[in-house]
Amino acid sequence: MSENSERAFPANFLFGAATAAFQIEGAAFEDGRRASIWDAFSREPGAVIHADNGDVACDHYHLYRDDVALMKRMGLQTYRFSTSWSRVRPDGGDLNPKGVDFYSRLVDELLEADILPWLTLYHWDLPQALQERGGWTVRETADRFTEYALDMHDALGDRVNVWTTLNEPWCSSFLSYAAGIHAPGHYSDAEGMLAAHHLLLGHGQTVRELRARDSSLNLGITLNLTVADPADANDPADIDAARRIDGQFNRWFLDPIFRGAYPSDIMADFRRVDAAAADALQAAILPGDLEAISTAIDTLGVNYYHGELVSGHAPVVPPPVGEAPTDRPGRSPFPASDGIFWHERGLPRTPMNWEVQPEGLTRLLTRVWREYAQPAEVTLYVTENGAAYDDELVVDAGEPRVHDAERVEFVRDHLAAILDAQDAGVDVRGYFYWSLLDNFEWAWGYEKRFGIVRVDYDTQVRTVKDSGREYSRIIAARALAPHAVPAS
Ligand code: PNW
Repeated sequence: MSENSERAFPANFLFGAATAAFQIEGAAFEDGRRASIWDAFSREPGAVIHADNGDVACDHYHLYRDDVALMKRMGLQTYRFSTSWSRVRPDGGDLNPKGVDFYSRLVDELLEADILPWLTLYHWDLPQALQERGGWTVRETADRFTEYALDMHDALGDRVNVWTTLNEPWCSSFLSYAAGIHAPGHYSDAEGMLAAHHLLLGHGQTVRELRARDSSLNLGITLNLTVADPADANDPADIDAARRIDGQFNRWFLDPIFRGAYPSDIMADFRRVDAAAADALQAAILPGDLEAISTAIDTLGVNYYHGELVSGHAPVVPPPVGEAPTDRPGRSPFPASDGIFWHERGLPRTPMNWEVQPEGLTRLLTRVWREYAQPAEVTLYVTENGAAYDDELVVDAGEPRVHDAERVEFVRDHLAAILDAQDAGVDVRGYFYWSLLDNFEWAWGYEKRFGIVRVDYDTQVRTVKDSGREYSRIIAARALAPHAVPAS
């Protein structure tokens, strides 16, 4: 497509932005909410940079009306948010009516503003009480999750149609239980494998129950997916490195959901590096589990941030390795990544040290569409994509502004990548920028800002960044204009 013509989005394409409960709500111990694993983890020395926590965050719990009004002014058609299990069922068990009431008011406010609520049930904030009983390493947690989901449906099912079970189960299993980087901060491959299975089980049985209650619901899951490229496409060791990263990041979740089976090559790799962990995993997979996990869904959410360039050989020039945010040791979140090296290919990088690679999104969507979604009649949405930059607040003609030119380009380039995928026949129906607001960026605390809206954490004042202004213009035009419009 020529760079000089305007590129329009199809009429059914939805533009939105995403957040997650723990990252924005604050009010961590109000109205009956109790600790989640992130409240506990963020209080462990060295777990989160500057010892930041989610006690106040963006104070969205109190400011949600203003935030919805802001979304409306920005022209968002849909808003992807998550509900906090520890607000709704503070001990993992009994219902807290005040917690449910918050989400009921939020949904009403969104509907009033004509914004489609896109609800995610689990964005990593497991009640600490359930972690103390084993968290996602035990099967019981999957059952508790389904009960919590049904409570939410009791409360909101009359007004919310789109239900996402889990956000990025790779993060809440391997990054959390095997790599020590996310709550609960454990370092066990076996725990990572068990957690991934029980998360998927919780997803599958929840879809089954919700479907049985109401066949008109739009049900799905959001995965963080990547494009793993071999450093040398003709080198067998590099090709094998790419196979293993693709397998552990993408196929370990896509295959059970879409095909009812874990990928046998990765199962064999897990067994090779840790036979005891593989045995524990096999013992945890009970008859019927994969059938539940592969219950038909309507929507697959794809979260895409960056690709990987991997090799079986040590790089000549080492890439700028992403420093861990704190002194807490981290381990690889890939149990079977022995002998895999990440290489540098000269793409620009964000301050997260993540490569900016929009064409990877086109390739990812095309591959997921052809191999998984299309055969299963599942619709694709990009449910997260965004970048942290070192934004500066300036005063321009008396007005507070954030001239985040890099993020403006980032959004435009990734929207163009989606149009490229559509040109290749991929049915991708929406885009959610991550994130609406600067917020609590997990182990990075408040240091990394992903928002198209700046948050001043002292005053809670919101300032729409140039990227937010540009996004609004794109939404209003429902098209990408040929040249970057100078921000005004
Ligand atoms: C996602 N990784 O997290 C989450 O869904 C958001 O809550 C988060 O704020 C956003 O992306 C930006 O980080 C990820 O290490 C965290 O590959 C880490 C990774 C991927 C996604």
